[in-house]
Amino acid sequence: MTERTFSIIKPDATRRNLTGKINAVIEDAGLRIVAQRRVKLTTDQAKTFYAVHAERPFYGELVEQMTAEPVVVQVLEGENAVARYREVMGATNPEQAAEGTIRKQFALSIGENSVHGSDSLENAKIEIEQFFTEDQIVG
Ligand code: DAT
Ligand code: MG
Repeated sequence: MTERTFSIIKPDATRRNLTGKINAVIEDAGLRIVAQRRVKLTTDQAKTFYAVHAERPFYGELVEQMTAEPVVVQVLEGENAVARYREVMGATNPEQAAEGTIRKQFALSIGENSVHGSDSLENAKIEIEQFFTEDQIVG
């Protein structure tokens, strides 16, 4: 089934000028970038986005990292896009990420792990709506 998922190229990656290289991995995996924008997240935006982790010990650091520098927010479209992109990203901890994945290639640590991808179709919809209107997504 053709799906849409939400992606963020995180500050650790934009800082190192890796947007193009990460987009190449995404496109080579058969996912289409159907919306994309560079944005500097506000603290409120980052807190809302990661609200599910609010009680975790790393939450403060996570919000700080996500707002430190610009990110690239994206909508990706393709066959089983949610699961496919999770595969392409690799495990949260880059030490456990499979060869060829974005996190294996580019992540610095479990916290600075270069990309975000939605973990379910339901969350993909919620996350996409936080950053894009339907007319900004061109499939
Ligand atoms: P994912 O980004 O793979 O969906 P997650 O939703 O569990 O992982 O966590 C969200 C982000 O929070 C993750 O990309 C980086 C940060 N994070 C998760 N676990 C962490 C930890 N143990 N220490 C530091 N940062 C962590
Ligand atoms: Mg997650």
